[in-house]
Amino acid sequence: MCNQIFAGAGIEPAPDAVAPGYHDECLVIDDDPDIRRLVSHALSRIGVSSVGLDSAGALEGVLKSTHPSVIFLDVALDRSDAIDGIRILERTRFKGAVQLISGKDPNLVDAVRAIGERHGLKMLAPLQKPFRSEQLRRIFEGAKIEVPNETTPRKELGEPHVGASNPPHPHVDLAEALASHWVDIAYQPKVDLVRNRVVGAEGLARLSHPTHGILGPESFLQGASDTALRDLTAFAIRKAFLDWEVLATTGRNLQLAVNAPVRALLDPGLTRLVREPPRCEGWPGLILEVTESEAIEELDAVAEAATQLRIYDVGLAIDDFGSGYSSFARLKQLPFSELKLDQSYVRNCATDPLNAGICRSIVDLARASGAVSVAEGVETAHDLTALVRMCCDLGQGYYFGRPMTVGKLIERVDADGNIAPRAVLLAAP
Ligand code: G
Ligand code: MN
Repeated sequence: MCNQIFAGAGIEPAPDAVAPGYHDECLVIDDDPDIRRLVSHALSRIGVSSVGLDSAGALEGVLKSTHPSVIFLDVALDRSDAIDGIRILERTRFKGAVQLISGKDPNLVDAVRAIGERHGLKMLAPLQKPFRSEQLRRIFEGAKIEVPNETTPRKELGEPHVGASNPPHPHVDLAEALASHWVDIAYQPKVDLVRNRVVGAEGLARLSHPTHGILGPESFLQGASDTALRDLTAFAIRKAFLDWEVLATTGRNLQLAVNAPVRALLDPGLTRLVREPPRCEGWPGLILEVTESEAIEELDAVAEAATQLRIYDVGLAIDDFGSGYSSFARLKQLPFSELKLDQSYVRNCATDPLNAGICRSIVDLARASGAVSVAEGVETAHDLTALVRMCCDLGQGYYFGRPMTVGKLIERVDADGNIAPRAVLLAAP
């Protein structure tokens, strides 16, 4: 099948085509045959088959008969470019992921990625040439795309399932999900960047759907009723209380955080709920995370609720900070205890001067407000080093660990807060 489809000019089968049944897994579009061969070969070593194309022009025809889950797309092609490719992918309603590969200026590549996102495509973090084959495996892991010929499909709680045959975010009714007990909470470690220790974890709602697999909040928050959102928040808080006790009895006293939509935060039932925290000794209190953009909409009410919650050792974190473009003069009214740097600024803060400047300002702002700064979406050692240099307090992201079950958290974090298997190695500031 592979050879039939790709017998046309400019199209070639990958070397070492693998495992029958997975021929449509990836496309590699690069005008440099060596790069095509390198990528295809590296993919075949992790069990993913691929085919190469030398220009974006051939894409439209190829997509009629094949449905790749990932397209590796060079930014500058000989007779075409990635923007041509992006337009074709939008036209053909491509549902997989696009991995830009380029040796060009990273700012330009980021701009191309942003264009892809504007065209509704799932754009992965660009890969700079030259790259190592190990990075390719991480792309599959990082993009939460299943490597197709693994014998047992991985269905871990923290990993929303996005595959070629699945729409990216199927919509599920939250009330139904709660009633059917499909909702669970996965925890992502938060690491003290000075002490190199896991000190907390953010609870993230995940839904195990019988047909769609593991889904993230994109699939169930939008359109959810106020009641369902309140029920979800209450569920997450109750679960955090129980899970904290489990963690504490194994010697891991982590401060847990729960996301709260403002509508749930303002519900009097929530205050009643947090008046009943675990009674065990050492309870560090809970963090409720509210996004900046929601908090700014109802500033007075949120400030009042946050003050009341403080009485019960519940602190407020302003989530995705920097993405709401609010004036800090207004946010100042909020009694927050954490500022969480939006992932879009943390990503590439080691190399992008604008991102670095924004991160630095937020870290300073947190310090001046007596709050803890938390960088979200830390994915690389480079960005981590930059954040340490800025004196950011805590970090969270795939570099340290993905959202995981409480059992996995206990497995991966020891009683001293060391995280395995990856040692948290920081370059000296
Ligand atoms: O906005 P909030 O902090 O609630 O959402 C965090 C989301 O970001 C979660 O869905 C989580 O899975 C995701 N996430 C966590 N760490 C990383 C990371 O390092 N990179 C990316 N791209 N996403 C992350
Ligand atoms: Mn959050």
